[in-house]
Amino acid sequence: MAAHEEFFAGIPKIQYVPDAGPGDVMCFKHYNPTEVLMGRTMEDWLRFSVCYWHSFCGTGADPFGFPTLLQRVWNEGTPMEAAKKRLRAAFEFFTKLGVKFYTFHDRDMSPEGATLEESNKNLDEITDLALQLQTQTGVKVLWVTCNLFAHPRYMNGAATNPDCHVLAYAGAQVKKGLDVAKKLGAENFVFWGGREGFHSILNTDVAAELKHMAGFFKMAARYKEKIGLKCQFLIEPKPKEPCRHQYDYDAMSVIGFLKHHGLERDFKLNIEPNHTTLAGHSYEHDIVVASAFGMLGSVDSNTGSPDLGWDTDQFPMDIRNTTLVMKTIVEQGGLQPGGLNFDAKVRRESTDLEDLFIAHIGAMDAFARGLRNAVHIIEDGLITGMVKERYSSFSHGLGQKVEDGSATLEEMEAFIKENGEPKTLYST
Ligand code: XLS
Ligand code: NI
Ligand code: NI
Repeated sequence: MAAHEEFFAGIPKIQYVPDAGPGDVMCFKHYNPTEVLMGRTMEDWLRFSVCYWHSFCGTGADPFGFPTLLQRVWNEGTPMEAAKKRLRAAFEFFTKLGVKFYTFHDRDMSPEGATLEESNKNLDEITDLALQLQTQTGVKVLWVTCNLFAHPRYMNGAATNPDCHVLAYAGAQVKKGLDVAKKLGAENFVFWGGREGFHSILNTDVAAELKHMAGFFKMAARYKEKIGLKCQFLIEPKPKEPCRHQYDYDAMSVIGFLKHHGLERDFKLNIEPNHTTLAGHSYEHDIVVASAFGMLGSVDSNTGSPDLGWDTDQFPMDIRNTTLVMKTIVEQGGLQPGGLNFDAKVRRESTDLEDLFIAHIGAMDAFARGLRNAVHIIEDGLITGMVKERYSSFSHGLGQKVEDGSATLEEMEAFIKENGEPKTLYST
């Protein structure tokens, strides 16, 4: 990239400096990519990814205030010129930060045109450059997604829109998105049902909408098969915002939906903890639930402020949270082909370019600490041993029959007549 303008001038490649002082924020104090833990490097366990929309397209606007971040140097020129500058800036950032993956929506990487053909042409031109930059740097696409929620045509939903014409537009957009995923070698493809939900049950046919959504996913799975696209499909649950009720409420409702429609082999879940907490669960809840069903595919590693109650997409810095997330990830053998994607944005007050680095570094260090803690917990075996002991009654006799599904209610009755009350109630 030497021939091109430098966007983050004066910022060198971020290094691991474990003994750096507390005021030194432009280095990793915990994330040591090549360090091996439980047979795998930190880099491989964590598979960090930078998201394009917040970090390079975010304006700082909120429902109460105008943009604060428009001064970014890559926002200059026509929309297509800016798109190219932004992409070069992004790859400089990924490389200096030392992150091997990125994620993007079709419409944040390249501008929407007046027609589908024009939008596709823009996307072709910009993804040609993306491919070139990927080859130069070795940075890869963790996942692509289609923005099926921002354009006014999607105000009543995309796959669940009451008008099939809108559903068709979404389908055409996803077809192109899958072609782009193939072109760029994306490892996953995400569906976040931004406006798939409802505000009032009085004008909504829930059964029809859910059926249309399942049909839409089946079309996508068939097209993926047809073009020989190898990536993993992921659905990202979210309980509310923007719709009052979103269909993909949380991990368990999405798993139920997928199983009901026979889609569970085609999809896994992309869990975003800020969505999990909006659903009223604890931070790690949906990561644990998805993993328990073998459905945890990737993580949008961010956090919210539970007292605020919005999807504020903050960078995750809480070591308790990262420890519990990493414990689940290590126990399931890793996240690959998924990763930890920072679907997170700097605050609108954080207008310095440097803040983009500081935010990512802080979150990467928080996950590195979480990984070390998780490995410690797993290796010393104390908690695993306690849990095993807690369920030990299922390892023999009647418990074993319950476990393998061969027990009957008659056997339960005979067992109680012989053994009386469970001992735990009375033992001291
Ligand atoms: C919004 C979602 C979105 C998805 C991708 O709340 O988190 O950013 O990750 O469309
Ligand atoms: Ni997300
Ligand atoms: Ni979100």
